Amino acid sequence: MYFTVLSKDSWLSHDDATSSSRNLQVTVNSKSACRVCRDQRLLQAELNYSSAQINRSESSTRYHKDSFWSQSGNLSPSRFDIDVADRSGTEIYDIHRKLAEQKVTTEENSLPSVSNVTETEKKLETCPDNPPALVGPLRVEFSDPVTLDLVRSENPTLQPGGRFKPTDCIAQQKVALIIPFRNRDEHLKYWLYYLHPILQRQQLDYGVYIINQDGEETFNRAKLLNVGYAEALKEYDYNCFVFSDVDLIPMDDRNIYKCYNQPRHLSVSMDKFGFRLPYTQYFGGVSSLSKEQYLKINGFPNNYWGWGGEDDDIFNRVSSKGMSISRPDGMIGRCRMIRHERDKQNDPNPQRFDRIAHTRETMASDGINSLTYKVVKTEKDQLFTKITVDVGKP
Ligand SMILES: [Mn+2]
Repeated sequence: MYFTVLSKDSWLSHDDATSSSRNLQVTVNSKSACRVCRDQRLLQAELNYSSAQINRSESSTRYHKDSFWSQSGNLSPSRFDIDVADRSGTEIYDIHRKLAEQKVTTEENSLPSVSNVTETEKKLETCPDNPPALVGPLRVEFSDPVTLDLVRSENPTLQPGGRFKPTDCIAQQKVALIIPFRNRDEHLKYWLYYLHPILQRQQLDYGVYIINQDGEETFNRAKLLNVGYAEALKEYDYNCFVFSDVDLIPMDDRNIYKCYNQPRHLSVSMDKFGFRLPYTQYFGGVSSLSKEQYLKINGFPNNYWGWGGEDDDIFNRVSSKGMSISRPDGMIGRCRMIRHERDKQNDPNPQRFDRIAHTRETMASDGINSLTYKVVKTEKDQLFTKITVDVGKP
């Protein structure tokens, strides 16, 4: 049994905070080793509450299956041991109920008990579908001062190039995160700050690839994504590719950055669009495709110069190959975009409507099979692999 609950402060920082959170009291007693999520600083704590308070919070439908609130009806008023994850500015509390003390019947989403996770001698098994360290909703702010050194110090287990794999289980997927980039160091800092801890809690075997367009020519997002796919595969046997804009941060770590049976749209509920899809076919922002799905659509178009259209072209490719778009629900799929001005050399592409209208005819000859580029420079940081690339011009 596993519960997630936010501290009073972080809960209330959400715009749709519920009053029930005010009844939750969490007191931190003493430090102890992390029992479940080893890479985080954890504190032993106690949670006290009354049954009346729990009944009240039960009426909240804000969270779905893994949440404290939706399962709280099962709780009896007593005291539990909980783990408190004190994560850099994001106060989020993982509550692990002691199974021995409780007689609660768990439903389909039961997770490994604490004792299983701490048995280090055990032979490594595949990581579970529901990673035990996930905390649910996250506080995401862009006002905190963040430096790359801070992010490096908070992610000590990363391997050079922004690589990570779980040590206590075998990751289900090998995920390359591809970020098209130019002159957005300020955004990248926040992306790394928020995403690295999330991706580790999601138990992914992952690497972060910043694909930096060299020069001052018009930006070409989709071509940079193709380059990321090709370059990542030269390094490791990735079977899943997550393509993310540098300025988008998920607000819930249950939005797992991996691949699914169908191509996945991950940024389904952006603050920029009032936390909803701007239109049904929207596939921009953050998406994931398995290697197989990516090859089925011949990758992405290489000839969308400037802003817009390339994501719709990708959507057309996916649907013309008989695939559909998979999405998380609108609550788990919430994300924040860092506000910014339009970049130079990334004006709306006037050709985009014409091009989108002809995806079906052009996709066989324009894609990963026609990709040409020149790597200018490769840098390995603890937090990322940055590949500066000449993708040509329109
Ligand atoms: Mn943006």
